[in-house]
Amino acid sequence: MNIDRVLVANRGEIALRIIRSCHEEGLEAVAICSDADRSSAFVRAADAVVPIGPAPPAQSYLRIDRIIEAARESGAQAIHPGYGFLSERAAFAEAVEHAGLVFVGPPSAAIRAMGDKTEARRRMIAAGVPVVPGGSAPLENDADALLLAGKLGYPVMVKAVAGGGGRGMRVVRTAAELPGALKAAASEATKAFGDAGVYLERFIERPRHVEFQVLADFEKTIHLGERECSIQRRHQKLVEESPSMVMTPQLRRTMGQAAVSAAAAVGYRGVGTCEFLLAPDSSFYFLEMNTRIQVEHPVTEIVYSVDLVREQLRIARNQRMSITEWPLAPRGYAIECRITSEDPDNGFLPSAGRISYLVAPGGPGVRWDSGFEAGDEVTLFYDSLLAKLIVHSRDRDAAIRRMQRALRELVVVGVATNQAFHLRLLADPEFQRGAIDIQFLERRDDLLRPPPDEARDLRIAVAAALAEAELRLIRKPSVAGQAEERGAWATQGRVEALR
Ligand code: MV4
Repeated sequence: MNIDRVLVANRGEIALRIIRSCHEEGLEAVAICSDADRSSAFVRAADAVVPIGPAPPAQSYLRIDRIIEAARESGAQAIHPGYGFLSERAAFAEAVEHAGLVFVGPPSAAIRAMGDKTEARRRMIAAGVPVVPGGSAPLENDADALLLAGKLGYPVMVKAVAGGGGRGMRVVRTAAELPGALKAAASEATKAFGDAGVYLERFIERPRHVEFQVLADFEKTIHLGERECSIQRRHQKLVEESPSMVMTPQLRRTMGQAAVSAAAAVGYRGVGTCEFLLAPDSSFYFLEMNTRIQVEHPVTEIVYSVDLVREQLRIARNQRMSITEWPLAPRGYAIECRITSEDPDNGFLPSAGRISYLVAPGGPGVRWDSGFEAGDEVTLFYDSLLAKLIVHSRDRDAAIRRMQRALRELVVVGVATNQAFHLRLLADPEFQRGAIDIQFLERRDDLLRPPPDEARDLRIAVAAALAEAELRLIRKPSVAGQAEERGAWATQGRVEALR
């Protein structure tokens, strides 16, 4: 089918990111938006917008019927789901396919195969991809579970068949705890996924989370190296890097081949990510495949000089991926910090409010991906990602210093953010040595709390930036109307900053 218009079934920074690549590919982009997003940057960037309902996602960004109707009425031939929302719902991909539209993503059958974690394990084993020792069918009863756990050796992990992303999991250290854990996990899985199925794996201690970027067109399947994603808190990634500081060319070839085999085993097309646990002894295990573009895709884009959304659009149009020379080697080092509207002084609870003032970092080697602007309201209806700050430099040390510099340039007034947490992390000797694993932030919860004198220093920086900005606005009467409005926000922000 000829595609000249793409509906973007998402919001915020990823909607804006997709719209930009559409435009560079000569495609028109149609936004959908909830009532809360009518004045957002992504809506203005689009060539057309279809309002689809009230702010709560269940009444807007999750409405399959309305979204397909919006594509029809706006003349879009394809739908890009972004990440989150409907991006990994096989039923959505299927509905799009059935409506005669193109889903910018993998075939619904590939989403379905990877969505069932025991099915995925069976396919991976058949394809020769290493998985964690464990069971590959849902458990029938406690006796079977106890027998299997005894064979695997404790600790074991109970996981939901329909799980992923860390929901519905339990670590079990003794046989006595197993029946209770099975019951709890099954009940949690029923509530979260409507599927009580659970299975067992040996629990891998202190691994890193290393994931591989995969691309597949009608001709070939390749990988674009790895991302190190071990810095996470409660399954929310906070910092991602590419390449991983522990990767060697040999290990990259081996893990990359496993990732390519994993994708091929489910008939994958488009871009996707294979998640692995990488143990301290360099053994690795396939965990799951994310069948969507990911939040952290920019670090890969930078070190491999590729636009992954552009590749998605090409593959959806039945064109070849633009990568012709392969394998590629990463160039330099990229780090992404997720700037979230979460308050480190308040147990990382999401904070809401108006962004009264915003100075985004810039300069060489800095990328700022955000859907927010000064004046925007941050609501609790959507996830807390304010922006992704991404830097590139020649090596990891230089990238860390560049990220520190960029974070110090950042000024956000009006909502609390995790900016100070990132600065503490980047200054930490253990982090700087790369001595991290998925439990790093649990061990180092000191990094999650501000030292006594830190908050004031930040406020001083904020106040200084605001004073400067107000002066600049006063000196430029040509933009008087705008300046007046922005000046009002700035003044309000300054008062808050000095309080
Ligand atoms: C594991 C594991 C240890 N051993 N499986 C969490 C998310 C989901 N994708 C699978 N997860 C894990 N599976 C075995 N056999 C540890 C985790 C895990 C984790 C994995 C990746 C990134 C962060 C994590 C945080 C806690 C637990």
